Amino acid sequence: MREAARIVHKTCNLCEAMCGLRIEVQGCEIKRIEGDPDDPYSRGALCPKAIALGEIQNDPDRLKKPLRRRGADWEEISWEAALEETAERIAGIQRKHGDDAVALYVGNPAAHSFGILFGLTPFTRALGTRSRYSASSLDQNPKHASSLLLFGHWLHLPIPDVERTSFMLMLGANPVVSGGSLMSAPRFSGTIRRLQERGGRLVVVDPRRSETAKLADEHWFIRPGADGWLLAALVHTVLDEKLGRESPAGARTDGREALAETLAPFAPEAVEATLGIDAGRVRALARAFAAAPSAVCYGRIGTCVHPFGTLNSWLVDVLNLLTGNLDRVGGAMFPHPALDLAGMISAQGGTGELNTGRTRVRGAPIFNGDMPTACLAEEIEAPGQGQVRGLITVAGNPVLSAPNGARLGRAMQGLSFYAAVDFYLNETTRHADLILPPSWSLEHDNYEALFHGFAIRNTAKFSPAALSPEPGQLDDFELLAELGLRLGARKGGALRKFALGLLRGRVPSVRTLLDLALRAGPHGDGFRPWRSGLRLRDLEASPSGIDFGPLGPGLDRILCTPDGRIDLAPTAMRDELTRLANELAAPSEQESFRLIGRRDVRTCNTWIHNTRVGTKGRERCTLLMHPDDASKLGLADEQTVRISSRVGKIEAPLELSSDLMPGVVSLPHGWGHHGPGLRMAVAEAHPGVSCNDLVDDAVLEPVVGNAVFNGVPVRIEAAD
Ligand SMILES: Nc1nc2c(c(=O)[nH]1)N[C@H]1C(S)=C(S)[C@@H](COP(=O)(O)OP(=O)(O)OC[C@H]3O[C@@H](n4cnc5c(=O)[nH]c(N)nc54)[C@H](O)[C@@H]3O)O[C@H]1N2
Ligand SMILES: Nc1nc2c(c(=O)[nH]1)N[C@H]1C(S)=C(S)[C@@H](COP(=O)(O)OP(=O)(O)OC[C@H]3O[C@@H](n4cnc5c(=O)[nH]c(N)nc54)[C@H](O)[C@@H]3O)O[C@H]1N2
Ligand code: SF4
Ligand SMILES: [Mo]
Repeated sequence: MREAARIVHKTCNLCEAMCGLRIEVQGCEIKRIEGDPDDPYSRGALCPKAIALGEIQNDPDRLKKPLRRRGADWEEISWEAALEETAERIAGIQRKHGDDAVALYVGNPAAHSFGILFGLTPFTRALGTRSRYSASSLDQNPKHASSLLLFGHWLHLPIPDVERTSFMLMLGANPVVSGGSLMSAPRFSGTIRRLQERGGRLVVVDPRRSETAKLADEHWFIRPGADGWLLAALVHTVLDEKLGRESPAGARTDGREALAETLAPFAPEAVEATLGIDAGRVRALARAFAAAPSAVCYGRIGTCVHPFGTLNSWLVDVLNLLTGNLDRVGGAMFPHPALDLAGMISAQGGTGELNTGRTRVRGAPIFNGDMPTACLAEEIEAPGQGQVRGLITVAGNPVLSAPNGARLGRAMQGLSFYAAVDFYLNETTRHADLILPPSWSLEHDNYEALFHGFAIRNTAKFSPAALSPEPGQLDDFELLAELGLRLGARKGGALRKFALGLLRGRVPSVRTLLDLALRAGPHGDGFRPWRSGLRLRDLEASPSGIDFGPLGPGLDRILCTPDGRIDLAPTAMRDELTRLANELAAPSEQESFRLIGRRDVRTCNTWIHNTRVGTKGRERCTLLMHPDDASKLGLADEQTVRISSRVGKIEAPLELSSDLMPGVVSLPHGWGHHGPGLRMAVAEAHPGVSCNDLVDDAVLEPVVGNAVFNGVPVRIEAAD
């Protein structure tokens, strides 16, 4: 008899929007995936990528058993053999060359996986390396640094209260396509419509008239990299014209005079020529922002992956603070998640540290123990004490996602050992000696432990497994924990070896850990069973999720600077303002085109191109250029062009678009699925090229060592 169909409620883990899904399953087959109208967070929203969840589940290229390299080929091996061999090879390198000789790279999907987030702690402890890299230094470390400087904790980010604001100023973000980032925002087009219906305004600042800019009340073009001048001029105007508004958060600040002094060179009139925006418009924007009943400024990728990424992110927060919009309804507020990840990190003594050292080869800054991923290739290549000889990647594809990815791929070939925790044989994992494929998200329990902390509303939802994994297959948590146990046993004495041996095959489940974390959280029973309080079983009884209501003031709860005050003039930011002012005096020549990225609603960084969802329809990996620029160069629509930078050359078809600012060209990242040894048939049929083969790994943001992806100088010419 055929099994009856059942509905499983899950949260889509592909982007930060946290769309609630209703997945109809029959036996081991997915019948349908649709938005869950009862989900209190997403209320039925979803995008085309949700369907890709099912395609990935059924993808014949998705790996299910560990693979060991045999020459140019691979052989399937048992889980036991794979775990033992990985632990042995890593421990061997560390015994000979020290713990730091093995590097760890953790990619973006890790942030969406409870199993990886919680599995990494015991694993990294066993690994004991300081060579820790992640996608955060390709992405949001500037935002974390701003929170650390202002509020004393890297993980407490102020999140725009978009459903109640009356004025939103957005720089370098495209949430209509991206789902929002560090502002989980399902179906943002509806959010914009509601803002406008209540008489509010959205102003978008972007070198491209993006999908979000098209729905905005105003769109301002800006030269890539010029946001610092605009933001500094806005804050300058607020101070200069005394537009600020007193607020409880403002009452906790020190250093206003010092800030005003450092901002002296940034009057709108003084930056006008460099910024290319009329000073009167900038002043009017500052006044409108400050006068609005509530307002929020928000900057994302376009302002982060940038030579002044930390300064930009900090100025965004300072603008909100000085206009009385921090920690206030309709401004930027601190979520109060049911699983208090930031609190758990604080309890382990980790509120964050700006400068935890310098990298070996280049002396680049290390933010909070996270090495700049743009430095990984040179750390593998350069001989000497501390050279990286072994590598583990977890849920990442840095050959396509990091600056000068081609160089990283070449460097990886020189490693003594590389193990990948991943279920695709892709541009990065093809260089591995061993691939350990965890179960796929539909096959294990999950909880968005991180993104509820960046949410625009306080909700909680459990995402149970919809299907069973392959017999014997481990989930990410089990995999990392088992690997950690084996590694720890090899590196410790006899007693440790014995103790860790007892735990093998007995690691707790995601459910057990989640229940503990919820009970310890702000709504939990605090492990006093006689008290009522949130437990996993409560989430299971509300499969669409539990609503704790809109964001509320929370600065008192989260502020953890040593003196309980907010410093508006930290040395690191004053130094950056001085550096920005010096650039004003000597603006860089701009003869070449400036390359920026873009995201498409059907893609997700580098990795869902092995689906029909990710590749359907028109070609997406095209170089956008303004028609006037093309005619100056004598180039035509759809023509193949060569794009060259200091580090590389690629070819792509041209797509003319007046949505782009003249002098700026745009290419999406995440493509380039070609070369030997891939196992992704659909992606290889739609390979595209990797824009990161053009991005210069020598250029870094100097405060946190973040990668700089936007504003890359490039030459464009017709291909031969
Ligand atoms: N030029 C340019 N480059 C960029 C950006 C840009 O805007 N422009 N954006 C940057 C940003 S914001 C980011 S976050 C990075 C992303 O950089 P990465 O994190 O390195 O890249 P992803 O494509 O997210 O990596 C996904 C990998 O994780 C695997 N994976 C997926 N789900 C799971 C899972 O549940 N478990 C495990 N173990 N593996 C899984 C996939 O198979 C794939 O190999 O890229 C950055 N690169
Ligand atoms: N569909 C889809 N959704 C995604 C992803 C995806 O790959 N595809 N990736 C996910 C990830 S990992 C992240 S981090 C988020 C990112 O989320 P967002 O930041 O919202 O997404 P981006 O499309 O990178 O938006 C950056 C915008 O900045 C603009 N920009 C570029 N340079 C500059 C500049 O110098 N100044 C200004 N003001 N603007 C500039 C670009 O034109 C672009 O419109 O998206 C997530 N969601
Ligand atoms: S916007 Fe799309 S990819 Fe993002 S969570 Fe929702 S369904 Fe998933
Ligand atoms: Mo990202």
